[in-house]
Amino acid sequence: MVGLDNAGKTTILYQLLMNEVVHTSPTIGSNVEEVVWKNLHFIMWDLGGQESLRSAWNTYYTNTEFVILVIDSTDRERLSITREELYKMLAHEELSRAAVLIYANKQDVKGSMSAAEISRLLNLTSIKKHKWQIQGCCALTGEGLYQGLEWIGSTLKSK
Ligand SMILES: Nc1nc2c(ncn2[C@@H]2O[C@H](COP(=O)(O)OP(=O)(O)O)[C@@H](O)[C@H]2O)c(=O)[nH]1
Ligand SMILES: [Mg+2]
Repeated sequence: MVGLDNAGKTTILYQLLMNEVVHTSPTIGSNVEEVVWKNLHFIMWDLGGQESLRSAWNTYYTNTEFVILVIDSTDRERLSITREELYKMLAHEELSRAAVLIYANKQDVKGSMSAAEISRLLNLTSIKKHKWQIQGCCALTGEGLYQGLEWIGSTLKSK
């Protein structure tokens, strides 16, 4: 799970997994969080900044089936940074078979960008080599989060 700092990654994970999570110590820096739930390993990191850590992220790309990109839908200013990082990530050989779920988070905030608007600004329809889905959500209430996971489930079945 990736996204700029403040996007809502930690909130989403805790909303989804409640108290059943086991934390393991991050190996590469304080902007990385690793959470284990049942047989699922979630690695979360903040995109942007800390360029020096980028090379270490590649180790996590191997065997990654899904990337969840979390976007703060109120943050119009930094959406272009997210776009850049998204396309850089998709260009990685190790992620060539990965599918991408994008959470347009903070839909509860008045004036936030809609999922459709974010989709347009990120030019998602240009992505042909990866399965992708964008889902509006609110991490505080959990609204929309499970629809996103259902998409992941249905994508797994069709593999
Ligand atoms: N209004 C609103 N605030 C949110 C939502 N999701 C997260 N936040 C807030 O955004 C801030 C950053 O969230 P956090 O999960 O720490 O982001 P992270 O840096 O991506 O892990 C916190 O103050 C959260 O309470 C949401 O859906 N709506
Ligand atoms: Mg966090």
